Amino acid sequence: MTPRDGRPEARERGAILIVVLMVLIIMSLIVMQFSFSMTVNRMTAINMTESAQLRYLAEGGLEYAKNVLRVDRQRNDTDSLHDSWNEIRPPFEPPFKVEAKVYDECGKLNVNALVQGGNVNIPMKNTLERLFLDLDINIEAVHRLVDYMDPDSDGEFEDGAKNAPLTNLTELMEIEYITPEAFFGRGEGEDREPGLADLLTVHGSGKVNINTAPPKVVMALFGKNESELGAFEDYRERNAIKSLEELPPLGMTNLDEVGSIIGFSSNTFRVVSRAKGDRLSRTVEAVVIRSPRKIRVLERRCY
Ligand SMILES: [Ca+2]
Ligand SMILES: [Ca+2]
Repeated sequence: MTPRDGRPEARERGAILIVVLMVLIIMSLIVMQFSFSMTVNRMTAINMTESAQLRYLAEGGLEYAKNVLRVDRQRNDTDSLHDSWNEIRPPFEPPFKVEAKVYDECGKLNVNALVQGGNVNIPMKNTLERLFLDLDINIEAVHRLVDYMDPDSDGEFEDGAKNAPLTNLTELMEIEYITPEAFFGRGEGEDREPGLADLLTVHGSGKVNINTAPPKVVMALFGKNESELGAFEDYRERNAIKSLEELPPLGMTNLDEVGSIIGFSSNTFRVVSRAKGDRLSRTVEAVVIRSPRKIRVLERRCY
């Protein structure tokens, strides 16, 4: 190392250059990190604002559906897919997009009606047995269900029994033979086979609204197969059924057995209201009970 060849200065300059470069790199990284976290914060704020907006829009769709149901109750005493509640369009102008759909819970079989006043409701028991047979569920599950719900502890299947009505339909999966597949249905798309979640409910009066009952429920009530529903489905497509007398000419004859659990109007509905934004969507789903004077929200969830 001699001062003549200038190497020490060169080395010093080199070292300084490296230090400067490192400082620059560190500063760039800090700036990038800061800019990234600012972007994330901004996007989070935008998402939160949009999410809150969409939530309120979805709530608006629910309120609109409740009002349609209220007006329908004043217009007629029956409920069918011909009613105004079956096809609703919440009046939100673009860019807001809200879709709402009303489903009749009373078209399903109310599983809680299986035990009434501590006694087995025979028409409901027979109907459930036919339904379980159709869905390939061991019909012993119906007997297990009776013991699970009836208030006494005297039955054959009382182990772990609730001895009270079901509050949530998913409790059915506590019963032996009711598998997740039997509960949620099999397959997807057009080939999907409905499960108990589509056909049973824990809500409603205990009477099945024959106007809105899914085909599998109609088949179970009357002991028919799918090919025997033609005349009934044709009639139901054109008319709201208002009395039991209309059923025998359509081939639905065992009214002595199940007439007591058949109805023509509904008091419990499920409303699904969905608001869509550019990137997000929010859905409000509610079960509402309609009485002559008011509509009460029984349960509600938002997702
Ligand atoms: Ca109606
Ligand atoms: Ca019991």
